[in-house]
Amino acid sequence: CYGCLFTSVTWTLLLFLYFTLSQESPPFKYVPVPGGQSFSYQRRFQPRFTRGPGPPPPPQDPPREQPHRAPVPGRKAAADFSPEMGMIFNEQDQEIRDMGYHKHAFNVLISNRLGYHRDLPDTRNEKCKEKVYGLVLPSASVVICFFNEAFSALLRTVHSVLDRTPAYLLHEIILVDDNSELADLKEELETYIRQNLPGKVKLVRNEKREGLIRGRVIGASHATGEVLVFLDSHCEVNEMWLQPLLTPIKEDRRTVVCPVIDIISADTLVYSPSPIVRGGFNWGLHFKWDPVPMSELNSPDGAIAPIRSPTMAGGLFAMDRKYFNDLGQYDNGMDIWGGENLEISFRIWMCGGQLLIIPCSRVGHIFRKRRPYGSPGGQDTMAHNSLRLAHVWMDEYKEQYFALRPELRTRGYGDISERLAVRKRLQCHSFRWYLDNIYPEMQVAAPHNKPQQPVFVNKGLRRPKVLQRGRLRNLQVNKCLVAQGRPSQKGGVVVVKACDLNDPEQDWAYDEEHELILAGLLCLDMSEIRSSDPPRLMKCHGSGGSQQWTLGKSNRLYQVSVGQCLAVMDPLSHKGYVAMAICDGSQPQQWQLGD
Ligand code: LR7
Ligand code: MN
Repeated sequence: CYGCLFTSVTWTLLLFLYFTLSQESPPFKYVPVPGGQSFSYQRRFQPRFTRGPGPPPPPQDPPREQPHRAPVPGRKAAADFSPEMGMIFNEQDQEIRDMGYHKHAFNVLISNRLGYHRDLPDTRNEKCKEKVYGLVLPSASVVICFFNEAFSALLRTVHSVLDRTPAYLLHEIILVDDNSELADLKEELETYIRQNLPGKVKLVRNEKREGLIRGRVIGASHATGEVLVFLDSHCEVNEMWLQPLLTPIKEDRRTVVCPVIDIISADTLVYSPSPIVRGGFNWGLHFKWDPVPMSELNSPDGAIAPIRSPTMAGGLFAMDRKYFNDLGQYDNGMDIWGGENLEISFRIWMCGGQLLIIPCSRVGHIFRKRRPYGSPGGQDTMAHNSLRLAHVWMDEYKEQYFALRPELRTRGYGDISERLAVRKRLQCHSFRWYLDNIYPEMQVAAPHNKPQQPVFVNKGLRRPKVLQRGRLRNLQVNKCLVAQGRPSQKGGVVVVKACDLNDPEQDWAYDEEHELILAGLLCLDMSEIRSSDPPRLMKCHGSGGSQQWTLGKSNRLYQVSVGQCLAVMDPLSHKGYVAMAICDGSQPQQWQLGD
């Protein structure tokens, strides 16, 4: 029937245009939602020509008043980004950087300077860009739980969603504050939302710390969109991230999907692509990434087809809201952090659903080296939560876990009857079925065998290419940087002393990873926590940050994660001490590499 086809196409187009246009020039009416601890401001859509004298549309990027935070700059282009974005100019910068690492375990100075909007490199496979997604897709409620998140990281997460999601697909963003303690997440956050994000952004405050698992269930209970999308509070969504997630859910509502999680460096905030891998786990019940088996890759779509994944990392996924509820949400006996990702993964597969990674959807996440918070009572919530999931889902295979963690065999784990009832109600498969059908790669050790050796990722013998080598000469004192003791001594400090062209212990290599390696042995390294400590020689770790230096402009030697330059301390002293200092282009900060 051509007529109906025409009518429905026209309607779709009209609706699409209406929603798109009303997003661009929003007439606002603020409607506080009554009841509960949540508040929200809803935007009422009105035809453009009837816009009354009401409040003016909020400015896109209002300047922040706090002196400690840079005014929100315009959007940063991906190409504008430089590793020197963390440069420290004064004590205030230093304080923001150091406190930021302490409280958040990433470089908050750079995060603040980036502001709330920036361009990202489009990390998708070229073939993704040719893919066309239907216009009629379920609407999404994005749920973001946070506890003591850095203000700028949280707001960049929210704005990235608003900036890169078609308005008609974004039903709402629900922020769940898990009883954070930081001052700026209180009044200031509410004011920011009220003034700049009215309409779609709702804030729910937990009266006590619940942890991310109950936090998400609370967020989901406030949601009214068709699909729930969970994100961590330090993410940035990339181009066309949502449509590829919604499409498979629309086709089959028992499909749960994850984007590819790109890497945002904790030290530089640089956004880089992740390889396509899938989720697994080990018998210690830790999540791990696995290569994608060939058998999963040989579809006609090759590199961009959805990939079945035995588990998910946990933080970033989309799921039909009704299905989330039918499937038993989460185990609300799980506290704070850990284990819920394996629990929901097992539950999805064992109870009739499927879990896919969607290579054409990309979302970045700040990967930190440590978790900057604990649980309120200091408990090991990962062990508690893992015990619960082992007892509910793993049948006889929980013995594999206990073989590695014998001390947990007799540990209490609370009441799991409600979870066992979920398993029964949904008539789920056995854990054996899951292993056989979904994760056949998993090795099962005989109960009396030695515990499995952990498998280390073999990075191969490839060393990064050396770009420059020779002595590292300070131009002020005309001396060279060397180890104070032996160049092989880990943790040893460096000093300047008389240059000797024939001394192999004065030989520095500067490679494409921006490492400085002395005598082919150790890397010049800065403590990220105590930037007042002098640089030292440490084993090369190959992940940038504390060992990332830039050598270039005006002969300065700039340390990326510290934001300062290497300087000779007291040029007249024969001790030759060096330290990090605010980059000022002065003579004691001038270095030349080469012979
Ligand atoms: O008590 C808390 N209350 C919270 O609201 C503790 C945390 N949170 C919030 C927190 O602010 C953050 O937004 O919950 C979110 C996740 O906490 P993170 O960022 O500390 O967790 P993570 O990224 O270290 O850990 C991963 O595993 C967790 C297991 O419980 C969760 O599933 C996280 O969501 C998950 N993150 C990801 O999957 C992102 C990719 C990481 C990988 C691999
Ligand atoms: Mn996280």
